[in-house]
Amino acid sequence: MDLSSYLSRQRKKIDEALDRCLPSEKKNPSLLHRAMRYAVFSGGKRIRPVLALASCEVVGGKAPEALPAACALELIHSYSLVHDDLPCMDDDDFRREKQSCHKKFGEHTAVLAGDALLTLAFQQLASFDGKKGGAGDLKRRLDASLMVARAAGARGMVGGQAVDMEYQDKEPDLSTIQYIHTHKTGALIAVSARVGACLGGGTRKEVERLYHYGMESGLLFQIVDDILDREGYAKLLGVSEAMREAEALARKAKACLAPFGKKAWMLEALADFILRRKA
Ligand code: GRG
Repeated sequence: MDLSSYLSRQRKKIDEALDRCLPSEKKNPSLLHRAMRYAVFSGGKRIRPVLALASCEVVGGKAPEALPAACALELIHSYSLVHDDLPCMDDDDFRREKQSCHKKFGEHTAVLAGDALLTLAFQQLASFDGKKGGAGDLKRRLDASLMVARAAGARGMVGGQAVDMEYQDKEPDLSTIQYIHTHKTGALIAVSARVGACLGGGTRKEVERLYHYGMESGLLFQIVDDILDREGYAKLLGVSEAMREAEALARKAKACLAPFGKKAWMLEALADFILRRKA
């Protein structure tokens, strides 16, 4: 199978599961539910949940074991974009070439939709679609919830956003840029691979190996973003140097996969996809 067929197959599973877990637009409070669905179903690439499902499969797990967590990661990503677009943060009227959530539904509904998406994410992490049961599974789900909470909170994504906000009107140096990237964007991408491996029943070594793959891929993702926007790394180091850095990270990410052999082909291809993405 090639990466694009793999991506469409996984995205279909993820979108169906997201549709099942999100509250119906027909139910009250309907405006809030519409805003939540708008934020989630507006053309995202689903990189984080795909990483979680792929990492689950690489350690020998079955997709249903990681599907609720995969949804949780996309819900957290969606909430972060809704809040990031608000006037008090990045103040963006458009997201994925559509009106941003607060432009379409109003500011207070967008704030609440973000809050509800984040809360729903942890509800998903505590739920389970797989057929297995027992204490081992419970322990893995608890570990997974802790991993995601750390990655999404003050020591992860929210912390990165806070430092980014501090530097809105001043130029960060390279180590500050690195901090922002590894926390604001990198942490959620890295934990996606980690959590997928954890829920798929990977050994501690396998889980940490895939976490490393996720960390390299997370920084890679953001450096490519900088290159596309001519910001951050690209502004500070120049596009060619930033591209060299991105290529080195893609190589490091793929090197983490060596012990898994051919069955990690999709994670290898995903690192190349992130390196070569144009949007
Ligand atoms: C508001 C707490 C809080 C956090 C916001 C991630 C983030 C933190 C803000 C996003 C700012 C931004 C646009 C950064 C550039 C990199 C990035 C995360 C792009 C969007 O991710 P994709 O490309 O999005 O995976 P899609 O649209 O595919 O879902």
